Amino acid sequence: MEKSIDQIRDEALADIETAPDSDSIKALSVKYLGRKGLLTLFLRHISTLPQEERPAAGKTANITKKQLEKRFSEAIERFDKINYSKEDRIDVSLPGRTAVQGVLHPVSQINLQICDIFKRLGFNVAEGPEVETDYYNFEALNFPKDHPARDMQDTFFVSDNIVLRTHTSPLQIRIMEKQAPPIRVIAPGKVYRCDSDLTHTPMFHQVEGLVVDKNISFGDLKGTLTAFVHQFFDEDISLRFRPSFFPFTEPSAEVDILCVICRGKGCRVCSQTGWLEVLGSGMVHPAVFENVNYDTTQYSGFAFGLGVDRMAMLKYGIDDIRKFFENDLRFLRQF
Ligand code: 2NM
Repeated sequence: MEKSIDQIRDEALADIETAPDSDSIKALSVKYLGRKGLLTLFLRHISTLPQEERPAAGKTANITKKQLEKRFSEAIERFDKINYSKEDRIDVSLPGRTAVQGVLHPVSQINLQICDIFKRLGFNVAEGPEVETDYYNFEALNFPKDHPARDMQDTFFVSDNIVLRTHTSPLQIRIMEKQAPPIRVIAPGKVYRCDSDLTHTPMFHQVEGLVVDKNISFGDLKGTLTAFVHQFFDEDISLRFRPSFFPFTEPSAEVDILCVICRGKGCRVCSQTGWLEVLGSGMVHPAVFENVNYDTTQYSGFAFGLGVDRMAMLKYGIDDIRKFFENDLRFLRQF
């Protein structure tokens, strides 16, 4: 036996220090403590020593064996811990995962734009119930009992007396019942009509406005709506006020803008007329004021209504309103 027990031990300890991983520690453990390991061979070699040297040599060898066994298992444990935390460790050099950020639905974006413009013009914003009584949806708004808008085909009836609101004007009535003039308010929200094609969905969005004060004239209506349209389309686009009819306004006017697609030449979008209808409006009918006990000799007012979804279609050049409600992300992500 050419090596002493001390030499074997020192070499083993040095090997453990420089081992790069737990597999090489395990290999070293075989090299020293395995069946043909250096220390094992040394232990066997003790029986060949002279009788008087055997006890001391045996004792030293056993102590060394225990010491090395302890060092090996400690070293393996240390590497296992490192390997474990390596799996948990974050590789900061990897490219990051992009956080998917949602955006508001295009109709919501347009709704906010419309409300913002009217807020800057001095309007308050009010919201109210989508399920209404016949009184607030029709009666108080001067709809005669036989008006076609009351027919089943236009209105979703919940019961004889309860409907899904067909416009947001019932809220204007509720506001006038509670509040004396002056009033400047808009009512955005969902409305429901039994209708479905390229330009109509059974649910759509409206913004209706109401102004009541002393000396409110048709000139105020024209000025307010012109300011709104110019701000919304971001240019001084041509407008026209065309006589129309609503039960709750007299006189009534439809507001058209020069077609944003063909600039008046006539195209598919404007049905060859060169104009696009964007708003309904009028001076509030005295019968409506009487229903909310406003003094018609002192006060006058104007009101208007517009379809938010339709405004979104015009602004973005979309020809099928149903695209807004199909929840196809390839469509919605464009806005
Ligand atoms: C429109 C067109 C014209 C309207 C009328 C009222 C109320 F409550 F004052 F009578 N609110 N909104 C109105 C007037 C709505 O939508 C096309």
